[in-house]
Amino acid sequence: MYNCYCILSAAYQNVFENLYLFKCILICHNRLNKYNNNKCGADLISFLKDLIIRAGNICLEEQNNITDKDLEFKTPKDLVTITDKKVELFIIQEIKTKYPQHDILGEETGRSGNSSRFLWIIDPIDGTTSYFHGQPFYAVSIALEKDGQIILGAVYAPVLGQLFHGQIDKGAFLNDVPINVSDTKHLTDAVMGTGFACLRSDLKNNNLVHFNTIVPQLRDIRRYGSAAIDLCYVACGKLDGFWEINLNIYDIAAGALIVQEAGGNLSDFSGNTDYPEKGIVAANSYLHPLLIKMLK
Ligand code: 2AM
Ligand code: CA
Repeated sequence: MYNCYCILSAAYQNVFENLYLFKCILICHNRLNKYNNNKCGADLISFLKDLIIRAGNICLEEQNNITDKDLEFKTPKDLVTITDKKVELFIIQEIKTKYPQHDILGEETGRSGNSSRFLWIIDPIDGTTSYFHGQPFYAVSIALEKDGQIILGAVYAPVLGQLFHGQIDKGAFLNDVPINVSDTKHLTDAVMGTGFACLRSDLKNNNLVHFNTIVPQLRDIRRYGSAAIDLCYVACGKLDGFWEINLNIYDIAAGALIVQEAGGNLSDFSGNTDYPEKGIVAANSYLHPLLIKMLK
């Protein structure tokens, strides 16, 4: 009888252990599924990082040899070099080889495809004027949108050796080290960035009025000439805030995710989400409302 009891209780224990094991496997399976459906796999992130570094290396190799004959004008003030085009074609080729079904939007070549849930948004050189003039503040910017939401973004400034990347709900990184926006609370302690895409587009409603209002209240202002770098610098606290008007989606797509993942606030000039169409403002949560108040 005792033996019988022992066998039965061992059997029960076995069943419970197996059930417990089964439950653990199910939880892991569900978590993995959620990760794979919603987030970006490690494969996608390493593909993007490797791609953007190779693209940045092309920029580096060619920057010192660029001359006037390598230059075209989209408008009299809006430059494009042969390297912008070469780098964009290189990035597109690599994406098409790895993800042939995905749609692509590039600054220089426009949109190809309109049927995928995935859209790659490419700015081959953000800061082309700096690039042409032999300066360091330019970057390659690549973002990946899924179902209309940016889920992954990278910005690589090759002269500076700075690779920023951000992944939705997973944080933002500079050279693989996690980054956060600054905790500066007062305008007098803040260094901010802005830009003048509006001037190059000859807009009458330009940023000079805002510039004159805001700059005297700050510790100082920086104008790097690349919205992608400006946003990433807010993300890592090198800048406390940034605003600009007349930008395009490819200038800001990757940087927008990076600054949000670093804990920054991002909006248009009214505090809503119509950026970049109605202006773009990025800052920490203390300074963002102060900037909006001045820009409204
Ligand atoms: P680009 O270098 O890729 O052209 C700097 O103010 C930002 O404005 C950069 O991101 C730059 O991107 C963008 N920019 C430059 N000229 C522009 C123009 N004429 N219209 C809109 N954006 C412009
Ligand atoms: Ca750009």
